[in-house]
Amino acid sequence: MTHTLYIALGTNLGDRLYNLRAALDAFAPNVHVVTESHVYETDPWGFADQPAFLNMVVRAATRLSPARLLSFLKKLEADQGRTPTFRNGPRLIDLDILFYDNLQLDTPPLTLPHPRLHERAFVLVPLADLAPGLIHPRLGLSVASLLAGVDRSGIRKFSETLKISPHPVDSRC
Ligand code: PH2
Ligand code: MG
Ligand code: MG
Repeated sequence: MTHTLYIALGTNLGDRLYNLRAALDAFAPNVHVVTESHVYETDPWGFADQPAFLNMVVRAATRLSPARLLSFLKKLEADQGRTPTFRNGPRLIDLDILFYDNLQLDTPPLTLPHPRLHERAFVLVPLADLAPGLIHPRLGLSVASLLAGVDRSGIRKFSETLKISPHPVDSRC
């Protein structure tokens, strides 16, 4: 059974474009990227005194369960060199699951959809590139209407695409 996912990527330390590219390249064979948003440079949210982020969102397919997907992404973050900081603090790479099919999940390690996605222009702007009509299963509102409710002034397009190598379809996903 293949599941449809939306994953948000964020980085504000080191070579930020490289960090995005390296994370997506490490997804195979567990997560197959289908479509990528543009890349945005975004003012830091939650804790202001840190470098600007690059953010993007991908639509992807996986056969992993939510719990295994979370462990996989946490391991990728660690393998890429992310070290613990503080809440909303600087990070080399952050990989957050936004949606997993229409699933609503409330477990200590994982809440789905991502519990703060509707407050964050740095997530909603790239998500709206891919899925403006997607309905948030808990809120019953489209991504476009959620985006209309947030301040997007700190979000600037950084590049049209990540220009990474094309993702070959992997039959294991
Ligand atoms: N991530 C955070 C906290 N603040 N701000 C921006 N602009 N982009 C992020 O990805 C981000 C943030 C916690 O994960
Ligand atoms: Mg995050
Ligand atoms: Mg995270």
